[in-house]
Amino acid sequence: MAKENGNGEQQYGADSIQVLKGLEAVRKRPGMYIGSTAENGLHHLVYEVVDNSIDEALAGYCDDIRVTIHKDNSISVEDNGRGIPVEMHPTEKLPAVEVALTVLHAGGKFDKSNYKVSGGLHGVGVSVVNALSERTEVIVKRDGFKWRMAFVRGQTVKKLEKLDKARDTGTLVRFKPDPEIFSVLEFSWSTLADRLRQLAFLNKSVSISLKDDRPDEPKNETFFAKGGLVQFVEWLNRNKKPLHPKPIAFTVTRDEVEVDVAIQYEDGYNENIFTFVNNINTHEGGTHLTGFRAALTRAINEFAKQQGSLKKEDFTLTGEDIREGLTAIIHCKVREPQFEGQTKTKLGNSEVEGIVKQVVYDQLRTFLDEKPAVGRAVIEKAVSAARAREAARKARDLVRKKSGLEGAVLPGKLADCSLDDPAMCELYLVEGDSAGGSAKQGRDRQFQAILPLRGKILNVEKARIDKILSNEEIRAMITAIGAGVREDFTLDDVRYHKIVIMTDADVDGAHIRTLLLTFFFRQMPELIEAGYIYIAQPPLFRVARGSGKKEEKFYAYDDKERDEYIKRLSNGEGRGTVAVQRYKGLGEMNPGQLWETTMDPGRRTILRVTLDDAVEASKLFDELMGDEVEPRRLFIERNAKYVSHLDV
Ligand code: 0RA
Repeated sequence: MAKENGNGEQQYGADSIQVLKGLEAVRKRPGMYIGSTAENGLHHLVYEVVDNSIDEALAGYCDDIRVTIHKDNSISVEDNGRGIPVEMHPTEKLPAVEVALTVLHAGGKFDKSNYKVSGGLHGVGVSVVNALSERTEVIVKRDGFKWRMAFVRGQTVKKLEKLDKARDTGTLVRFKPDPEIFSVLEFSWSTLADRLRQLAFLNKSVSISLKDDRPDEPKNETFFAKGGLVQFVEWLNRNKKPLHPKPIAFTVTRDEVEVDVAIQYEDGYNENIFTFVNNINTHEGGTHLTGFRAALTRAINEFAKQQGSLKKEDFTLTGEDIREGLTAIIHCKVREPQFEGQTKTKLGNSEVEGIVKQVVYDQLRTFLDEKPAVGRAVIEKAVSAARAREAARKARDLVRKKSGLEGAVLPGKLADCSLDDPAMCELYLVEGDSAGGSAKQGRDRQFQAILPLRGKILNVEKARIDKILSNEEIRAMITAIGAGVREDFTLDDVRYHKIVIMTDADVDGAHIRTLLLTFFFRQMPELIEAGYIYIAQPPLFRVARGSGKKEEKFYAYDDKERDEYIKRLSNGEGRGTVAVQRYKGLGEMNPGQLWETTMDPGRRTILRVTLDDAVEASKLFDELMGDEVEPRRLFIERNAKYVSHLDV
């Protein structure tokens, strides 16, 4: 490695040049290794290190992993595994631990016998984390001693040293992400907690804890699930009413693929299937999901036929009917997974489809034979979903945009704009008739349309599609947007390329905003993907001094800004006292004020909603469903959070 000569210059040997090339490649194109250098990439560093500990747990040597967010935003990951080997590596002529931390793709080199089923999305190894960190420290307990070494931006700065005696074994990796690489350096508790909780459910009997040392009062949570996926499904359904008390669950290995599944129906109307391969969340699905769906549809339809349940009905149950209210986790372990798709989270291995299909079908048939009452409850629900599907088709015809000269009949409450190029047009969805009135007067009618929404719109997470489509506020939105809904939705028909949600800056406003986001997420996700949905940012305060022509005024969007303006005006020359008005709702602003603060493209701030925000909104919903007070408090807390994550 790098040695210093007398002049303070560094000298490199042949092997260290190899290492430097690897480091350089990672630092030059970090995105290739960790996806991005923003929030996701930053958190990926943690997952990468934790995955190594999970591998050690899967090999049967580790059952405790502790993650700490330190005050300086460095992270440490400590486990009680065997410890990274410290002996000389036979070919690299460096301690094995140094090879693991500095040589690209050195991850699984030592121990080929236990195949690696973990590994992050990119599965790139700790050397990448090291290369992208300002500083890394590794402490190993192994062979009766404690060992330590340190690195700066991936390069060894402290060679392996032997410290005190140690009886137990384990590894601690502490790293501080490099500000030269990352645009965001602050770790998010909830992002890390969500992933670690997930890992604990996926790897039963491994205890994973997360500690946050940044606040004055440190936060600490331990995730541990002896019941594995069963507990995962129960947790997902914690605020719902299950149709059967115990999840259906099985783990079967067939042709070297392990298939681990847990299923529980609840009385809602959505489908929530989460799939994983080797601990990786396969967001885009793939062959395991396809196999699972086919098996479920076949098993339930055959059982229904056998029970004579469909005699009176002249339709068959579709997959969609059968998945209404379904919560399921599918976790497959595959030796050589192929990941495809835009985000490389879609399983491509074709052999897995047949394996999962056979396993799930066999297991479900056995289960249904043993517990026919559960089967009958599922069929009853699927049959009513099928009836609703029929009713929804009829309702959808009513809101479907008519083609050609006929045109769609626009809702009466809509104040449309005069331009008709969708790329230029904006639709404001405004909470309440009074704010709607101000918005209509204050807008630029050339390109801004206003649709006032009365009160709370329907909770779409709690209603079935036919009911959703018969709700007046929702129909008004669908016809105004003009592009249909769900499978009939056509992005090219959208009448406005900016759809701006404008609600009061209070809890009710946040609630309505969440409802609307959930609606778009469930019924028109393409709108969010296209980046057409925005959130308006009305000011919270008006700070003014003087009156009439001499009045000096500022609008403030938070407490800090308000205080700054108060200070500025108090120190100024003007006469009179500083007046602070707090806007409790949009309705308190006159049309002119609404225009200059919230609607004028030259002065307003609007936040573009991302798909992640919408997923977050729909999660918030689940939390609100229960009768408890805690979810409501959490809602307020998290709502404040997710809005700050939006892109301007
Ligand atoms: C290679 C071989 C062995 C353990 C590990 C790597 C290992 C790596 C990490 C990374 C974080 N925690 C870890 N724990 C273990 C096994 C060597 C042996 O046979 O004892």
